Amino acid sequence: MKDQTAMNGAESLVRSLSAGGVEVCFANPGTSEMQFVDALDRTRLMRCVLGLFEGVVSGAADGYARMAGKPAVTLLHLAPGLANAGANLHNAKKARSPMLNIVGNHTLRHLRYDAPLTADVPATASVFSDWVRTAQTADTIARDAIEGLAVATGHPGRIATLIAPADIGWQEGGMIASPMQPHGPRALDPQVIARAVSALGPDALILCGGTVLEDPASTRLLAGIARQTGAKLMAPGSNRRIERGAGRANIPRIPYPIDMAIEQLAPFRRAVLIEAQPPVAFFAYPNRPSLLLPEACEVIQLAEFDQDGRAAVQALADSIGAKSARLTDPSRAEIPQAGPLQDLALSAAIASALPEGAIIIDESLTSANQVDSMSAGAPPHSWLSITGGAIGIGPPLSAGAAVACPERPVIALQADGSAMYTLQALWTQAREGLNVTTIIFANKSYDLLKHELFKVGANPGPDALNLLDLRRPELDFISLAAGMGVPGRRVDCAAELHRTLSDAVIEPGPFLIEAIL
Ligand SMILES: Cc1ncc(C[n+]2csc(CCOP(=O)(O)OP(=O)(O)O)c2C)c(N)n1
Ligand SMILES: [Mg+2]
Repeated sequence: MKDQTAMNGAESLVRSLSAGGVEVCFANPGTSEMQFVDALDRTRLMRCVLGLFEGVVSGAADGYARMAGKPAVTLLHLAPGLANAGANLHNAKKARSPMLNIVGNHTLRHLRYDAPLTADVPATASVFSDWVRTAQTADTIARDAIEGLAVATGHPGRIATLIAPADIGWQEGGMIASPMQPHGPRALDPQVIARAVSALGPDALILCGGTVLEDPASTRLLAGIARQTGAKLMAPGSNRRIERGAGRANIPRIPYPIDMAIEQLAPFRRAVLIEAQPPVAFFAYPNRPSLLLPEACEVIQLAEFDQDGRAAVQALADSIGAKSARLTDPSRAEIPQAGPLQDLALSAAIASALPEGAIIIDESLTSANQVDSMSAGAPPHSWLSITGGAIGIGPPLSAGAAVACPERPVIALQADGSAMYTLQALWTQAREGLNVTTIIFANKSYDLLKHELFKVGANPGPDALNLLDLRRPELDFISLAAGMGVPGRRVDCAAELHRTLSDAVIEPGPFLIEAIL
């Protein structure tokens, strides 16, 4: 096409990614990305969402990918911007969320002079990416981006990072690149299927994760397999997304506390893993194993992460003639009476207010831990966890999920300390008019770490406890939210929390509830 010669590299990239199905760009750009900002503006092909810190950008892109089932593109500024995005890129990588990062860099001729923002961008990218490439010319940058997109959208999803030297963005000669087939999934092995089939029985665990948990038909079929064989179903502790609630199989998750996890897994002699790895403790502790299944347990990896877990479930069902289970839903949580926000009442207030189609963002850590069990019979909803243990994902993950699903209410179960890492995502929620209700669990401490401190046998003095305390000065989340355009309300009563949450989810736009614990 003749007019392609008039296109610069940046525009060819934006046009090609748009043709490849990318609709949203989460961005915090700088000078080296101005060509891309200009191309996004000129083409108007993508919704551009500004995050006021790169950890917001990467967390939002993760939330978007988990709910849209396809990647957003992020726009990040050189090594420092990319490094700021790091913790939530890490969470996204563990979630196997598809994502394509475009990271600007200096032009080659500028790099040798060690300008202030010069640093090793490829090295920074390599830590949190599955695929890294540096664009070389204006006429190949779009093809590079499309290759990155194919890597990102494969099975499983991956983090692809394309480094774009500024001059390649501005040079003419950009060429449109056509979409490419994504990679995977790798075929299942019939021999492993046969082994898995013969392993099923009352002392067997089926541990399923990944795409299986996102597909109610697969989890219902798994429930049928479990019922027919006596095997037990479980899911990993943290997952990209679980589709759950009424009419869906209720699959318990491996608990976080190591002793509880070991105890629950102790009965199993065989474990069939479907898009899941052998369960591992968050941390090593003295006199505790790293791996949580009993040592003598035979592990059969039916589907690795790069294989299709849903097809594996179907293959198991076909082999034994299992049908989808008829399910009886657990009863719904009762609306709590007026009273303080102790864990049971707090959990009930939330679980009883969940509307159909809610997207739960779970960064609750030590609070409201019974929402999970109390909401198994709630109207169908999605549940998104923090997958890589790097706290500070809740506010941006919520924003991204709401961008992907504007018609669904997002409810963030948000620990206070974790909220403070990326609280500025509230501003993005306000600016984009996103229907996110954030419930801050204001226990005014790093409570989880207090438990950990006692677990390692420490006898903490004031300096140690001071490092885990958020009271001096007290955080005022209502004022913090108001300063970013998000209205809010402080509550200390369970019945009032239920009412406030029920109202907030039907109101458009963001809202913050500070629950005083
Ligand atoms: C990026 C990152 N930094 C630090 C930690 C260590 N860490 C784990 S829990 C925690 C405090 C959590 O406090 P809060 O969010 O208030 O939850 P609570 O324990 O009070 O329920 C910290 C700092 C982490 N997991 N990730
Ligand atoms: Mg806390």
